[in-house]
Amino acid sequence: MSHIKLILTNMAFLILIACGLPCAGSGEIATQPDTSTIPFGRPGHGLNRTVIDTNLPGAYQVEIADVNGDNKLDIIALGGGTVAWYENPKWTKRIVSDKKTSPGVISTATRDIDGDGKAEIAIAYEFEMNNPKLGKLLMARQKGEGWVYESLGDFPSIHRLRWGDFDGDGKPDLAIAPIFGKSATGPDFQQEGARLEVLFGGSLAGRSEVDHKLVTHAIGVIPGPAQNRTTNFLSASNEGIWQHGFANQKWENRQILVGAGGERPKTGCSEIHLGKFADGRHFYATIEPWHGSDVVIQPERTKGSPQLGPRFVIDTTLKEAHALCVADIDGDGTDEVFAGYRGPGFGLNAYRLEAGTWKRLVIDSKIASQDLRTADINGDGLMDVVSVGGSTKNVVLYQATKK
Ligand SMILES: [Ca+2]
Ligand SMILES: [Ca+2]
Ligand SMILES: [Ca+2]
Ligand SMILES: [Ca+2]
Repeated sequence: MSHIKLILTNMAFLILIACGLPCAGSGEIATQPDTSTIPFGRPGHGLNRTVIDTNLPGAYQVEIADVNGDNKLDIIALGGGTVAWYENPKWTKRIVSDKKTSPGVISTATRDIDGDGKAEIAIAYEFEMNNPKLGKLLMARQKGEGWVYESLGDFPSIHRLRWGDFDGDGKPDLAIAPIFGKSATGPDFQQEGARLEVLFGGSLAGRSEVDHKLVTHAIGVIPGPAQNRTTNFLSASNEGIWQHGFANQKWENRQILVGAGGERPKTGCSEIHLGKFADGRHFYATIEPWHGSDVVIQPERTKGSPQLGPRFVIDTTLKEAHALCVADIDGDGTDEVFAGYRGPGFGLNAYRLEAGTWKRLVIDSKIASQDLRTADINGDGLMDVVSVGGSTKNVVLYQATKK
């Protein structure tokens, strides 16, 4: 009996391999969602956890964007040289680029830049922490069922990419943040700051230098001044949080906050997001210091004021924190804060403001979270969250639910 079972199991395994090979060759792999619901937020609200990939080794970054132009938001994730996208609603996995095309991939930024309904994906790759002279950028475009690639050349130490519209002309611009200057060396990487730049229109012809900042770990795009319909971006570095805005044909760079003190390179900020309270005030949420342990909130003193109020350190226990986002998952007007860490005892926490205190909840202890992103994936008005785990090789969607 057990012998027959073994043969059947082996046959099933062979059938899986047999169909797996052509599927992998065409870049399409079916996923098996497993789901559970975590109560979180206002009473009756929660997060529905769905594992959409269990096999993306070194999963490092995730995005949410409509890749195929059907008006449904898809998920894009990368790790171990591979960039993959997962098609909403079944999260069918397809490969955008592999180890041959994008070895050492570190960041992507997905946007339909030519307006044909199909997204282009800017891909930063050849990243090596201890060799900041390396780093390349390419643009992947959809052609038929596959992708074609255009090299945009060398960008030493390239580490983060984001689309915005920094000059307000309605065309997407690509913000590029290396982590170090190319002559920087460990262990402190203080010799040369990262060269922040923007490609206006997403092309080399629009290349524009923004600023230099020591050990720049993350950038985030935020709305610019309401009257000129631009975006600005924030950078998180050893030098704290800076805001970068393009006005009157030049870049204006302004420090927002200093971040953690201490000895370089363990100072300043590692991740940055701009959140909001129900009363209309914004807050800056940061991970501090570089690859640090702390989640910190600094609110505006009053709505729209450049003056910040007291600094709230809401958690100090994370090990190698590497992921952050803010998302109003229960629709009460105040953003919840999500922070993920990849060090020993890895996981994903969320923090919700309740009676003036940020209450912590462990959302997931099965993800060595390296990145987080948020969008309203199903269009129900509640923000949903997605994360990727490196050593856990997973891509997980946390969809906001309401009873
Ligand atoms: Ca789609
Ligand atoms: Ca396009
Ligand atoms: Ca909320
Ligand atoms: Ca939603």
